[in-house]
Amino acid sequence: MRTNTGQTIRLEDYRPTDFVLERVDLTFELDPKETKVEARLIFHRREGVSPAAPLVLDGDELRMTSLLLDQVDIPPALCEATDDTLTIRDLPETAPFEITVTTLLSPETNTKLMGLYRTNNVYCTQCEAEGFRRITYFPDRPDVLAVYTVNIIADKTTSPLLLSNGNYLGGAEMGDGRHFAAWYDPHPKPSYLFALVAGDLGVVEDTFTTVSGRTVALRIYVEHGKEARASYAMDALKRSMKWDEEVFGREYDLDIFMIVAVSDFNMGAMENKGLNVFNDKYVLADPETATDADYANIEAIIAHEYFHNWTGNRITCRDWFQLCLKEGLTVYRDHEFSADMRSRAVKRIAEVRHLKSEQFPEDAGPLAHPVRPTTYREINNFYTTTVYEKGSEVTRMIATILGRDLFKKGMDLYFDRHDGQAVTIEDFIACFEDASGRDLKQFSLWYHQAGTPLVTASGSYDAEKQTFSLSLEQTVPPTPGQSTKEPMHIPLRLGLLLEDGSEAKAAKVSGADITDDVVHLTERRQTVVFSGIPSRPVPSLNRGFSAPINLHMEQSAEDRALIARHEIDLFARWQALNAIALDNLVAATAQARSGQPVTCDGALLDGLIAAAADDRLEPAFRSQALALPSESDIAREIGSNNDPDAIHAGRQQILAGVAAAGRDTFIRLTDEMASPGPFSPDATSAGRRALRNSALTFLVYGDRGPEKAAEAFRDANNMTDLSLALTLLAHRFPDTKETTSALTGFKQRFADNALVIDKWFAIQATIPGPETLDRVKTLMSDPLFNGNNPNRVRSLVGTFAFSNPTGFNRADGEGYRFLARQILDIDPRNPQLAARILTSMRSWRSLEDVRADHARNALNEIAGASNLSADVSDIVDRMLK
Ligand code: 0A1
Ligand code: ZN
Repeated sequence: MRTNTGQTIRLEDYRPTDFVLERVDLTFELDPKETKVEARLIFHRREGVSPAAPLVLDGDELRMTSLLLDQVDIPPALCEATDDTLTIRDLPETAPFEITVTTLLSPETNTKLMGLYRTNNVYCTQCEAEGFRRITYFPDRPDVLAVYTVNIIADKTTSPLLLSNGNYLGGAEMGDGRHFAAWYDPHPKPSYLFALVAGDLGVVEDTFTTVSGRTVALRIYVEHGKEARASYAMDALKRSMKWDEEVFGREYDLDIFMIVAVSDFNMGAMENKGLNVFNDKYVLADPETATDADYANIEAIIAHEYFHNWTGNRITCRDWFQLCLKEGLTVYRDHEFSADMRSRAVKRIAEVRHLKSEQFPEDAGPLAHPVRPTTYREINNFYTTTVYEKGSEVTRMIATILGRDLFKKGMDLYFDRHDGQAVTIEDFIACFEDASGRDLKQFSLWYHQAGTPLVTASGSYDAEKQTFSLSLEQTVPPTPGQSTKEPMHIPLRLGLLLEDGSEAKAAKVSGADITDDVVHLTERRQTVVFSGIPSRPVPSLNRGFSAPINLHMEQSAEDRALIARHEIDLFARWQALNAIALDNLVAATAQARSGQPVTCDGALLDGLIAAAADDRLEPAFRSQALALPSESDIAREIGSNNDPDAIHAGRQQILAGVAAAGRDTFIRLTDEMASPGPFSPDATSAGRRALRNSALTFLVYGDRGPEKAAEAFRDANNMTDLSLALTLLAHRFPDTKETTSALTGFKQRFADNALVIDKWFAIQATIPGPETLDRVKTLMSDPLFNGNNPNRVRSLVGTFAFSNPTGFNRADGEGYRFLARQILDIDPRNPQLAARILTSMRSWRSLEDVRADHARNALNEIAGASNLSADVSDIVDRMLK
């Protein structure tokens, strides 16, 4: 195994390769234990490169059986293989030459799920970021673009299906029980986009006619018998293809587009050219087994991978430091797609909830890094919410600053100028500067400075002059390796609401630039003065979450309630309600911690119940309004010296308060929102289910016994309702016979559906309280637990560590010790999975001292272990720094 190399890669060291790769011909003879790969690589020396320069190729855990130059053995004196490189000397000065490398792989024992591996008898590859070097020696970096031909030979019975990127050239029988297929991808691509799949799978087929009238064959491959569960994914794919043509002007460029769903996969999905490989969790859905959240995720991830065809594949990254070039932009595109398919405001609320609960803690802790980092030790650890979600927010801010038309002009220029290239963030920004004539130098700091900016705002009204001054101050907190920061360009959407809820038609007198409703904060401190304001206005700042910042503004609950009732921007209404709730929950935590009674703010109760009851608002929004900030949201708001038990206790009391005050409304909503007809996954129906389940949750939290939750469990006729009812039973009444019987019944009913059994594990892993650790340990010996399947490990161990604040952060530190042992157990099999789960401890320094000490000890135990992977060692070292 490639153990902790400790080597730091730096952006400043980037230089192009000495040799240009022209063509790649690969032949795979597939076998579970011994697959033979012959790679024929045509290179020429780049102009100006010294004739003495050797060719250095990357490799990882390879067994090489032959190495030829123009079909002749290369003598040992002219080549040298180390653990991770192959160096070849004395190569032709100018003429192109062919290197032929033969390697032997064992897909069956490849538990890291990088390179070529086998999952449920299907051969499959994962090459991003550096998996191709586990297949053959290769210049495995994203700026090496080549045209690939791929020949696949395999046993015909076990692998009737042989797939790779591009277009199918043809195939034939081999006469020995094997057959072969050849594929050709005309689009030059980097090795991380290579894919091969072989096995026996079922298929769902369709076609899409592109805007220019070409017919594209669409195929989704799943395990036999699961075809019906791929129809929603197919529908999402066709809608994505159409949307990309209409909104971004991007047409698909091959004759065929394929998706393969596999059950062992480290991430969500992978955008290999023309042959996406998906974690089957993001393909398979039917009402009986998938929740509304699953349907929404499938739609978003199908779109995300498809959109990569232009943002990632046609235009790719020069080096891995530029990862956000494809990921941030593609997340922005999939967010916009989902917003167009569903409710824009509700989608935005969900995005911001996710950003705040995942990215903000990352940016505030030891793993903080810029959207465009400048160093890394293990690139796998940079597939982060900062690169993805903050990267998307940065793209969104460009659109906000430039406005729709200039943003589109910049995107069009980017596609025109850089098609077929491997480029940088600077190239991307230059397109918007050139298209708009604007200078985005200061704005670019968003890519380079880590940490969530804090904007402090205060307003003062002068009744005599009828002016309102808004003073803004920004600070960007220090982060690892960046102690001081420059002021950023922060675009803040603003509305000034008058007493009656209408919006003031104000004119700016002085201060920061304003375009439409956007205030451009560009200095450390700026004051904007507005005139023509007839009465004291209530500022609604950062509408639509126009900038990914923390905002501190002293505002009374009454002022916030005014925003929550009247803002035209629905997101801002939710934001105001959420701020009222968060203030109340922070106070409740302090009360619970000091043994005082917890008090519920009247403005919170009124605001929540009024939003829930307001029939003019869409149900999905009302459900979001009812969802109190989570325990980790509260911990983040408190910031330091956190006691997860006090947070939980305070929040439970507030929940009970809302449940009691809103009981009549919640009873009414559970009736009104019941859907009589057959299940439909559309956003409106999902919104009704969400509101009904929010109301039900409060009713159950107001109940003394499990009867209502048990009844909901019995009556449920879809997975959204069923899993919510099971969660309510397990979390609110864990040790009752109703819960035990529901858990047993659920397990029996869905025992042969891995994705549903993942939910069964996750629901139990999140039961609050210290006893859950023992439950998790017991579940690990359940016959359905499988430590080799990433989804299963994430559903039990990952969910416990990430999403059970009271269970994981037990005061005696046992949760951390358990995790340390799990990490050390998983790491040798699957370092990527281990490293990712370990990031659940990223906020350990914000815990109170006793827990923080336990956490540090557990991290030290990991750090002190021998043979740690580069992945885990990188995370643990940064976490302890
Ligand atoms: N590019 C993919 C994410 C991805 C990254 C690394 C992987 O290796 C295991 C797999 C997938 C995306 O953004 O969807
Ligand atoms: Zn992506």
